[in-house]
Amino acid sequence: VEASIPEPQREAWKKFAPKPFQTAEEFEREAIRHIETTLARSLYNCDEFATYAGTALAFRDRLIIDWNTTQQNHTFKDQKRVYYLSLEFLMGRTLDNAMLNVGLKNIAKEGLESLGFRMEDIVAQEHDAALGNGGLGRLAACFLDSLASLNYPAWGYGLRYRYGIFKQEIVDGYQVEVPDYWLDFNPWEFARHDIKVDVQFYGSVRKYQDDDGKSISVWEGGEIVQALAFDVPIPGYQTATTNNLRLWGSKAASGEFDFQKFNSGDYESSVADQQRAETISAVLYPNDNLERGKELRLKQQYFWCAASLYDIVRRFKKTHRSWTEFPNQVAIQLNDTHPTLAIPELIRILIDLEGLDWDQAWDITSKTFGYTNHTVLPEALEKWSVPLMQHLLPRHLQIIYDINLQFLQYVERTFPKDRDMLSRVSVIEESNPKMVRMAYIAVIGSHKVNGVAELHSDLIKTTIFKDFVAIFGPDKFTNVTNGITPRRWLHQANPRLSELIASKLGGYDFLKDLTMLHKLEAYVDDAAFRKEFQEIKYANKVRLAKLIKDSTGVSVNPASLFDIQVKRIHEYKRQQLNIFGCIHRYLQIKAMTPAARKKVMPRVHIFGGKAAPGYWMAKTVIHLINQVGKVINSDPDVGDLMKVIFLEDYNVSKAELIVPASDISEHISTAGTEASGTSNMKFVLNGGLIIGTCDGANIEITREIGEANIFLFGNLAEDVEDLRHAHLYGRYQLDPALATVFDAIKHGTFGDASSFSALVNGIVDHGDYYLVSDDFASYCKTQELIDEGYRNQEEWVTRAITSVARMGFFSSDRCIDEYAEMIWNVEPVVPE
Ligand code: GPU
Repeated sequence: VEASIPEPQREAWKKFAPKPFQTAEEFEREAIRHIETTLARSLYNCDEFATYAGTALAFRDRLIIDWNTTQQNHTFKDQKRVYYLSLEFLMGRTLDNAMLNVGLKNIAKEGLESLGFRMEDIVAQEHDAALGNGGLGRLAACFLDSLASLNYPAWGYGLRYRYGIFKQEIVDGYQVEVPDYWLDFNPWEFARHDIKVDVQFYGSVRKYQDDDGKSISVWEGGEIVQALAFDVPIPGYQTATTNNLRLWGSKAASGEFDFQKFNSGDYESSVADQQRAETISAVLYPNDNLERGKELRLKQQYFWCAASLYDIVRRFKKTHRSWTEFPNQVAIQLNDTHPTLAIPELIRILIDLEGLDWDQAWDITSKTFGYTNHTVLPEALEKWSVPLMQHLLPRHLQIIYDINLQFLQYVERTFPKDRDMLSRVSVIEESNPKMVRMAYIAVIGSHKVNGVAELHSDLIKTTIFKDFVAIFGPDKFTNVTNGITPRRWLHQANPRLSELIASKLGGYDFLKDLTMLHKLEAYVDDAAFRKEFQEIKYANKVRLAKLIKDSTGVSVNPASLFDIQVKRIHEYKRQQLNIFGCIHRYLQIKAMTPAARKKVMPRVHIFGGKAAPGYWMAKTVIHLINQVGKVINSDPDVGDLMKVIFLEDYNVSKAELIVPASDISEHISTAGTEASGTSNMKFVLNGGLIIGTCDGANIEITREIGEANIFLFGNLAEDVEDLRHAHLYGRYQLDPALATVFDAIKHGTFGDASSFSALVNGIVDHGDYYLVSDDFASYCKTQELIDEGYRNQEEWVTRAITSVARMGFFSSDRCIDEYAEMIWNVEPVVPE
């Protein structure tokens, strides 16, 4: 490795190399220096925000020192690296996590106190980095934490959206979207003004033969947009390894600013070019599990893939290896199909720019990529129209046709008798217009394809990728069950529980090896431990009750059973089942005598989650929840027996408050629709039980913690198809209790009935695609079992503690080790 500073001049470097702070006093000095000089504030106008900013900058300096060392070390060791390509990284807040990971939170707390501030208030100043929609984006963030914590040489690549996921406000019971301008002050990124990549769009392809008769393709014309790198340091837990998340921002290429126009007085249109280029990275598409074929989205995808691959290839070329070594040095993981264009892009680089032939390029490419599928929902499977691709990426479309040709020829040779097979597996759907099936390119161009929970990985093999299993053999397909980082989702979100566990396990090693939790089972009958465990849960409920009071004005009693469903609003996730269940319970309470009411187990039903702005049915569900809450929360017959709360703007930092406060959380998707779910894992790890369907990771959670410790209900995935048929052919009866719920809605009990007619009719008249009616009775019955179960607090606590003790499998560390071994073939690098 060549250093840019020659040996004689390195003395100064050695002498003046910045030293990370170690003590509270040194931390204070750094924070004050930043407040005074970086932020130009003084002790006369230093509020909580300025103190947050000073603290963050002091920690950023620390992270950067470790980041520099790590990157040098990784370059020097020159091992295979992994690149995680994801359009979403739902990071949440950074400061608290950074302090915990570098092990200096207590020092900072002490320092802040001596400056006159409380840690909680300072941490709460930070804006969430919300560059994601839901589970897929949060999984990427957990993976970055595990990759660094396990010392893997890994980079994340994503887009630096100017606007992350919108802020949700509830106005008169309706969702209103407000832009999330999160970059006002973001101390965690470094603009790399020296790292720029020109990305081409549109234009045309010219083909010619070179002197040896070899056919050459040149992509010319069109427009250039520049990608600028912004680097975010990712510290591992208790290790010096600090990896890099590189986010690309778009701007007009330097030549694009039209000085002709500018000089001739047409300033506005010259600036318009600039703005048009910046539009590419302006906004995160707010759809979860849904694809909508917008040109700008395809531009985002290519912009990000092209910049990332240029960067990866440039780094590889610095090592002067032969191209055949590329897959030994580089593993690229595709987080869903969003980065699939990276496959034809790598082929284009290898053939058009580096002069390799097709077979070499294909061999290298398919050994480099792995593809993770996150859904079987048909509306989420990406397809792009051929005319759009022809227009925007003419060379890539040719390469995609070439991939398809080679692939179909192989299929034809292998299955000569199966003519239908060819049209079924073709990358091009013969519709009008023709469509490019991105998931098929991802499968064909990768060496491994994985699902995210066992059931899901089985389902992709028998449904969407069935033919590909026949073509490539079953070994290409595998499972890596999702996980969560215990650092953020236990230690940071629930410090008291983490401390209690540490007191029994002899320290915090379980945060690096979560399977150590099993030792907690020895304390399940320990009276003092049980009491402390219960007190922590209660304190977390008090903390959530305060959030509820502050944000909705409703007082809830922390002694009630807290029942929580927080996740994106989607028909398949069935928040409608939950709210219909609430109405059912309400009607029952209303019909009771005062004596009977005394026996009701008081519950707080808490909902949270965003609906995609264009997803009308999801917005209707939010409206219904709010209307039901309005009626129930002010009904004197009900009082504290029941409250229905919709918490607005559910995000990562709110999840950190909400998750530790549940008694029961709901994971009630129609069987076979939720690929995995990850909040189910977070809730159980924090001592809450779950009500759930036999879907996604619920099944594996059950296997780990035991059937006695989970409330499962509902039809199984294998029965879904038949049930749907029964609806369509009228061979079914609406559940009678659900019919009563619908009557109440139709009578206007919760406001204008017509607002909810589509929701009701979808079930009554239009096939009940998500089988709400089929699962309603078993759902309500199971809720009764939960009431009974909760009454017996002793047994409940036993179940909760036992479950926590058995959650070791669901660490994202286990998950990353599985990817590293089965898919990436990468090894950790010992930090310097
Ligand atoms: N997921 Br596809 C998303 O959050 N967004 C998406 O667009 C797609 C999938 C989720 C799955 O719904 C969830 O079940 C899974 O746990 C998560 O990805 C991570 O794999």
